[in-house]
Amino acid sequence: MRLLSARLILSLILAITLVSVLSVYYQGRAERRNLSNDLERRAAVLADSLAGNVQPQLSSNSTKKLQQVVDRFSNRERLAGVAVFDDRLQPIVQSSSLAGLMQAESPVLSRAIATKQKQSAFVRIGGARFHIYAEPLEDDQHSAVLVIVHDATYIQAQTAGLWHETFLRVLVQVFLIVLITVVIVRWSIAGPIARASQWLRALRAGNVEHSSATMPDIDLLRPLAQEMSSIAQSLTAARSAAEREAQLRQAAESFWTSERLSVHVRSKLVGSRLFVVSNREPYSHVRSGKSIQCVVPASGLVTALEPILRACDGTWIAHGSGDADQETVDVHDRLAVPPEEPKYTLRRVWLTKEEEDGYYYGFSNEGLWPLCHIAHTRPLFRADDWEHYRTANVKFANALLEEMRDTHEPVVLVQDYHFALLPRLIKKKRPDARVAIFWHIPWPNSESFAICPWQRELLDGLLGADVVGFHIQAHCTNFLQSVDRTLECRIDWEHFAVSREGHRTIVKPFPISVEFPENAPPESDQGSSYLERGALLRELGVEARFVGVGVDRVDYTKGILERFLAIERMLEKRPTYQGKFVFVQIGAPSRTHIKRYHDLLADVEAEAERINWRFQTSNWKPIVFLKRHVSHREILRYYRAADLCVVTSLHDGMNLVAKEFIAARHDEQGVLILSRFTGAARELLDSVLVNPYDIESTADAICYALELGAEERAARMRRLRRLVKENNIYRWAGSLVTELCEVRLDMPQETGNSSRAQSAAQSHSG
Ligand code: ADQ
Repeated sequence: MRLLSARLILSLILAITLVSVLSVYYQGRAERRNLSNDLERRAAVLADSLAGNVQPQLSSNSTKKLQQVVDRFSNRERLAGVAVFDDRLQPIVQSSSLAGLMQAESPVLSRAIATKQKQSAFVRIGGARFHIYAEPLEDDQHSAVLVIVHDATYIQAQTAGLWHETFLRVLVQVFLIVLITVVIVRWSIAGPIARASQWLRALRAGNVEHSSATMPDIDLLRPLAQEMSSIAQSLTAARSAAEREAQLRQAAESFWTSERLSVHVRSKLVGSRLFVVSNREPYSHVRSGKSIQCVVPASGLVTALEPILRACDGTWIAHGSGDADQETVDVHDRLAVPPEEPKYTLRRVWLTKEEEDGYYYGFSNEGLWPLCHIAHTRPLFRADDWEHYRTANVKFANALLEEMRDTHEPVVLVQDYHFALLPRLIKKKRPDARVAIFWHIPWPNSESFAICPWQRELLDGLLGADVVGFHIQAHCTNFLQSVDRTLECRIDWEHFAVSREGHRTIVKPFPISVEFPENAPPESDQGSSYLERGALLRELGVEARFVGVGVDRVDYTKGILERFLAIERMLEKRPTYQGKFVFVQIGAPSRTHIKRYHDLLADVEAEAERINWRFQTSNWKPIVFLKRHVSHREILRYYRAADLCVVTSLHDGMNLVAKEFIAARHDEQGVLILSRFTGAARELLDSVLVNPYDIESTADAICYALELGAEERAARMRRLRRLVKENNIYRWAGSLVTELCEVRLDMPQETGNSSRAQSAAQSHSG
């Protein structure tokens, strides 16, 4: 910094000096020219008037009178003297001051005599500068020359004075400019930079919070300030995440079970009750011929929440979507579930066909789903869909308010992106409720989210909650950045909290997981993976030595087509696996009312057929596509029989299949190939991580997984299992409920607003 200021100052001095010297040089030349011209003009005028007096005296040869004339004129200002010379250049008369000064042989005089014309020149005599003007005088008898000599040293003196004056001026200017520059640099650059580095140092040492209020104002260096803010933000987030992780590690001294969760949640609820709201119901009733069947839908959400509701009696409010749902509820639209062993209450909410279309298929799944997943499917935002989304949120809110009417300080867990508006609607009517919303899908970066026309309403609705949960820290950070960009609020980056209109919302990661059976399943259920495989392959009608498995809803975010291409490429690169490796893809058709999903299902089928047609033999084909929903028990058989499980999501909040596969491998065998774009990839580092867009390397990863040594395979699986066991679904639920129950409902109101967020909000609304 000091070097920079020194260079800046030196450059300024040089520039000012150069400009001043040049301008004075030209000014000096002009001044000298003007003074010289003026002197010449004055000499000519004097010579003309003198000639009139000298000529008669010369004609009358009156040297005495001539001398008198010369003497009379000689004491003019700056006149050195006057003389008259004859044509042989001998002085006839001359002022006494010229004695010994004038040299007759001066070329000016010779030229005037020779040419008979007036001559003038500046000459240097004895170190001084003189101007000589010579005017020829003629009559019949005489030929002479009148000489006027001026002292010209004053011209030089005046020019020197100019230089002197300039030098002083430059000196003063340089001093002032240097002074001003130093003040400006200190005040607007060095000062803020020093403050910024002091702030960063304090932040690094953990002595200050990162917020727009504590951040030093370095307005002049705005781009730097922005970068600094995001680095600081990441630093704060990373530190808090690490602290939180450390706390979790400390708290992980014991294994979470359904019983422990049950006791824990009951102790946290202290007499209150738990309510869950989700779009999808855990049990739906569908007509099958004349009978009614109870179905458990394929969903990560149900997999995750069922154990919590089982563990602590509560009420689950969900959309009644089954065609026999209305027939199986009581007058209050309630039923006790699970049907075979009732443990909690399911309250169904009814939606009209148009509402379901707009709210579920439209806004939720054609708008928010692609908006939040960076999988290159364009979100569609229709005003009608948005209206239905709002109406549906109000309907669910009313049902929930009804259910919790008699409960004091109820605890509410809202699930997923279908209900962004619900937290605000609930808290408005029941400020005594503790409300958390868990967002099961990713939250995109703030630029991507900003394309949503109703971003403000969504964020406002979500911030009604006391706790907003995501799977991973990156989604929390993205969410906070969206809030920061869009709404007027105060963000506490250290505690991941947003304060707005007197309400505080905590934003935290709660990585979801699966149930982890503590003990190996009974022998009858287990079978050896080798025997299981043989049985399964026989059922599928194929023979193979190696088995891979994929289990997904058929969704464009799951990367099923990319997975098939990788398998095809693997068979091309390693033909030895032809006839030996079979990949079983269990794909539950999903959201098929939406054209994109309908087309994808057809594409997945066609792609499997194309690849099979290319390689298949009479008793083998590379891909077995089971296009259906399969019971969890059956999925487990595939998990246990497979050499590898392939998860190639293009983007996924968490991905439970990865964790289910690990939880199923009591034999500590099997390799998980996992997309690095899943939330699970942040935890499951012992899987083989892949970029599913990179077909070549995914193909290589499949070979690598198949050829991994038994010991390494087991070591990896052991570590993965330890992780999933520790961080199981009960821990997820326990942490979420704990966080929510610790929220202080009587929190003092915060009213301060971040000016940065305010200006962002203004620019956005503009
Ligand atoms: P999903 O997108 O539904 O969940 P995922 O986490 O993989 O994705 O869960 C799918 C669940 O459905 C798994 O339990 C799986 O066993 C089951 N399933 C898949 N196909 C099936 C089939 N054909 N038959 C039967 N069951 C099937 C969302 C987010 C995820 C997040 C979960 C939980 O998109 O990122 O992990 O919620 O939060």
